[in-house]
Amino acid sequence: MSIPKVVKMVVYPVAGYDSMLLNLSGAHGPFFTRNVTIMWTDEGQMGVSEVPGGPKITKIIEGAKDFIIGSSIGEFKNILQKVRSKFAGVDKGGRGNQTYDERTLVHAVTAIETCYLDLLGKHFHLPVAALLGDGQQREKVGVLGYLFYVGDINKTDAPYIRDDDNSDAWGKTRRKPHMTADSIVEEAEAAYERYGFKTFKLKGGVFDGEEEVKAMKALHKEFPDAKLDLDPNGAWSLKQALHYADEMKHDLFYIEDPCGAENGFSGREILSEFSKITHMPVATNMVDTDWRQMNHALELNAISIPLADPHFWTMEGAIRVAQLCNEFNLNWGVHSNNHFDISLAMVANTAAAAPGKIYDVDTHWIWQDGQNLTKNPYKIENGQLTVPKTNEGLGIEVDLAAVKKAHQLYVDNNCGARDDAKGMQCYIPGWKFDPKKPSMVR
Ligand code: GKR
Ligand code: MG
Repeated sequence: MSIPKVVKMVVYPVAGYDSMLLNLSGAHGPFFTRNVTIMWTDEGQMGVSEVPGGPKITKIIEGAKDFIIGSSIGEFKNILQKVRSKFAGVDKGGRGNQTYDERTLVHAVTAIETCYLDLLGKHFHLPVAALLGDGQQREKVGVLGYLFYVGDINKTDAPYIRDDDNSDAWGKTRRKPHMTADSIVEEAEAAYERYGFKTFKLKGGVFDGEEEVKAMKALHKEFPDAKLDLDPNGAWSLKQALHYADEMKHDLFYIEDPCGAENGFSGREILSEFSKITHMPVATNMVDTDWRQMNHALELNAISIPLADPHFWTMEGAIRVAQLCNEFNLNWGVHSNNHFDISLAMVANTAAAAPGKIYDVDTHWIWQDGQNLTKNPYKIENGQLTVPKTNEGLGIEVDLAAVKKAHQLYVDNNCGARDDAKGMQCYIPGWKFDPKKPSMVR
């Protein structure tokens, strides 16, 4: 049996439409960006991946081409090693303070790794989930409903999408403003109707903590059986976090990055104090995002739910985190950013291979649902994604015409890396990011 070789690779910087979602870093702009990579083999197979956008990541993936073209698909681990060493040191600034990741190399490595895994799965007629860690653990993967405060697009001239899906309450409401507790409940109801979520997460760090507590209490009243999470991205001081956590102790199932670094103490040290005092399960995508941070987080017992996004741990790395969680009685979950349906397939396969009891995974897909780059996107039904054991590779067929169109959108709008500060300036002129202040509190 011959082993397929990669003969061509193209990176497509792509853009899609978004709502004006609010967070600690500001407001999402009208477009979100991603890098879609496609590899072709001499047998005509396509392997695909999707990672965060921005030219720095595009450049690294393109800069790895010489290692990739001509390689057999079985060689991928050696190739990833070469990419890591060629580009070591590009991320001098680390992850940064923003709610989103500012690193680049790990995303580029994930882009390359995933294409190879997709190709290997197709070659062996197995889902990617079966190639990761100890193999596929489940077919059904629980997904949470990711709720946001949403700004009013009529307050800006930016070309936000409108009326793109009037098929049901969710399609309509996702482009409308949602700035109050009652409105967040309406959002959740519409999302529940379409997707059947059993867990909801609200992105906080937008309004004063008391207002966000009010929203969580309203959600708990409406969905008493749902598991709830609030994520202010470390905006609160330890003192505030303890106060709000106490107010929500009967409402939340877990809390995410309630506080972070302060007064010379690291985010992990502060979360360790928070965990010891409250005994609440604490999730993070801010202070435990690589193995060095993991070491400190574990020594301090700072958190109990590392949100191991495959986009910044790699797919294999996210599974190593899941194995550790399973052995050490931690809970594994997945973090997300805006994404297309290729990333949805990556997350579904990763979670399907994660051992043990895992938390319902994060996804922003509900805000993009319909903007497909594949001919057969995974569907969220009954709060779950399904990865059939009969799948091959990621289980998706990429729609090249749709990818090229999304690339054109990126080019036509002069898109690049994410900048949430811009969007917020229509509400608060001259708005600037402050990691310790909710974005609407100035
Ligand atoms: O999409 O605005 C957003 C989120 O705030 C995202 O950037 C975060 O990285 O979802 C993420 C989180 O859980 O913190
Ligand atoms: Mg978070």
